[in-house]
Amino acid sequence: MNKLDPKVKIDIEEILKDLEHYHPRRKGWTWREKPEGGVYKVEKFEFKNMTLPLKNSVPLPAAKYFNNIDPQPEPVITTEIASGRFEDDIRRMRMAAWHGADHIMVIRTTGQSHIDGLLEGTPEGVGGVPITRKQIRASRKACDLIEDEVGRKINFHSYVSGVAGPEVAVLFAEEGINGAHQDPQYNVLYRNVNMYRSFTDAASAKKVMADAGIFQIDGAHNANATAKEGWSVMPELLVQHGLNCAFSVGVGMPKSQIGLSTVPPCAPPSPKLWYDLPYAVALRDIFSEFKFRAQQNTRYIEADIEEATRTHVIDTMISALTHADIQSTITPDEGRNVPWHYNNIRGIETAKQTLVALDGIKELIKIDRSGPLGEMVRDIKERAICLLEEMIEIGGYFAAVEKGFFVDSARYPERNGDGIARDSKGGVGAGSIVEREADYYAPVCSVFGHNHLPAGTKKPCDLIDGCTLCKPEKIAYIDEIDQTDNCNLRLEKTVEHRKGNSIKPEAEWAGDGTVLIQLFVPEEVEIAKVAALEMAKKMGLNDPEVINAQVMHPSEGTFVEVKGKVGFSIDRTTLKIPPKEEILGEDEIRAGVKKVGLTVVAGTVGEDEHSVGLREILDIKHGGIEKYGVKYHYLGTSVPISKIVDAAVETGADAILISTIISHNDVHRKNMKKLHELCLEKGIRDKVLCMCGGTQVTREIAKECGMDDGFGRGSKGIHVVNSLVKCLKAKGKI
Ligand code: Z98
Repeated sequence: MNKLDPKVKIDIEEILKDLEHYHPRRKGWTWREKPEGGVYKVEKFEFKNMTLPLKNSVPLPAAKYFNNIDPQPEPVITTEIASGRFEDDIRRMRMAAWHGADHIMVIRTTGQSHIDGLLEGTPEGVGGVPITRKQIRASRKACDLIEDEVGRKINFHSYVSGVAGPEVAVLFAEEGINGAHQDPQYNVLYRNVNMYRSFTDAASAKKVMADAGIFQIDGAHNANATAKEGWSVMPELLVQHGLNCAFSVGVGMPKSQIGLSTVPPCAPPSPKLWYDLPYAVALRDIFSEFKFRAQQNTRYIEADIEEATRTHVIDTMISALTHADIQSTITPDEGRNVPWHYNNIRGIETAKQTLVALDGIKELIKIDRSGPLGEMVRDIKERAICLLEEMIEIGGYFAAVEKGFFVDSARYPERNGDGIARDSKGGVGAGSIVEREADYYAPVCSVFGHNHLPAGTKKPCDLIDGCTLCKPEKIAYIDEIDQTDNCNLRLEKTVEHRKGNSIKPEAEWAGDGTVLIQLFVPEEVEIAKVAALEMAKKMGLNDPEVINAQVMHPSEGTFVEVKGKVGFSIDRTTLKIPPKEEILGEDEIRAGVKKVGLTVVAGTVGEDEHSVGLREILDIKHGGIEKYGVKYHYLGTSVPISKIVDAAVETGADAILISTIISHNDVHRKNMKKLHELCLEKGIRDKVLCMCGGTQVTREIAKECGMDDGFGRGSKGIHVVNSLVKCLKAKGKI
């Protein structure tokens, strides 16, 4: 397989074929490309901060009103994917890329940093995915195909952490991973890796990353998510960013390859902007030469998708105001702990929609530093500098960590004494650093530090006829080790859902059968949750679980979301797919209406007092036919058929639209037949179109009764005017 067909599902088995010989076609990070001259012009619009469009994409929902344009904002958009099965993640990556993600990050279900070596094969969920060579290689190969399909490069991202960090970095460099988190402070603070070991490893890992062009994101945001009061640790965050930046530059990483993981520290109901804006501005001031990866603060994400989205929009506005280079997207899955693929897409759409809407915001709105903002920015910077000075005074970074300076939830210089303190002699890998001999040399590329190569050596790996970074064919590729837990076995189980005729709903994995039901239960929350579970069981859901419950009123009721699994699947061959009605373009419809000066008479016929449905079809307000230029004479309700036909004759109408809701004794059929026959009798049937709408009406029934067309439940003005224009075209009148 060397090309994807948008109409065909990606073939995972095909991707896995000949993986042994697959090598990345490029290495390093890619930014989005700006159009020539910087301005992106499309249809009637001019965008200031957009990049080149995609070849294939799914535009925002409202795009249909704008000729389906799909502008792509300047920042790279990230989505985090990890279901524990890379073979399913690949399908999700393709959906994400079509919606505008070009940074696919693997969020891990188990910390890789707890694993002290490299893994092989494709064990499910171990260390999250992908962390093994096979998983990475298959995913990168899929990304290559997907990026050709959408017409934009995709950055594939994972993490370089734990005591196997340097080995992981080499693996990533060999396999063409484009971005990675790497921050020695993360290992020290959150994974209790010995502090000397962590920084020693980081030097090696960063050198490999630098040479392979792997974009680096730091881990400062984790302090924000861990501290009791995330918004209090802002000065410390600046210090953490600074340490990783300085250390990385010292190792030889170019500044353009270094990204800060910035996270707005607050969330509503706090007065968010008063914390998050000064923080973002202070960061931008100090780290002007570095890139920013902005992410929503996962700390505050609850299980409600709307809530997560609202905060995400505000965060993205802050990103736009302070020029984040990468916008991460977040879903309420953080709160629910269920990584569902359609929620990835929703997160991406939130970022895209917000950034497109805010295009050029900095030309319209200026950040005012003259007022309280300037003061707050200065305050954060001063506190950060004082913290650095205190660290130097007490003996440096390692001494500061031993004293618990970091992740203390008080606002520096105050201290709560709840910081994370680590023993410099303890932690994972303590005492494992071996000093290099004076004549140490390593015959491989990308080695940090002294490498005493024999005189005259041009490239270190010339001594061994090439290393794996220069000669990928030297990489020892191991396929599967575990015969009971591997992707081949998993793929066999889901083949009927992926390639056969069995259709099953899914949220995470092919054939998982997972569905989400939403209910309003008119009970207080605790009762509502239990009742909702019982309801789900009665609906036939297996393993129901409440994943969100929101009080609407303490006693009036609760909104509950329950996930569960269905046991059935649907046979595709048994489905009868109705032919899709082709709706003409709005311009074509308007032109047709104008050409004949389309006029209709309309009314609810018989003894029927229903009026709302027909009025909605007619009136401009809700997209009725008036919107397209049609003139109408509305005769009201309980109109005799004879009266409506007379009105059509008098006004010279092109069409008669009747509505008939009441259907006992088949009165709706009788009315339609009567209309047709009376028009025949009066000799106008060939001049006037007759159409009927109503809850029990279908196109087939209407046609049986002599009508030109019929409209049932859910019909809108556009459907009626579309049919009118089509019929007039068929009669040669347009
Ligand atoms: C993010 N959603 O940052 P293990 N190194 C750093 C990290 O921040 C992380 C890891 C490693 C978040 C994801 N970040 C959380 C600097 C994690 C992960 O192996 O899982 O411990 O490493 O985008």
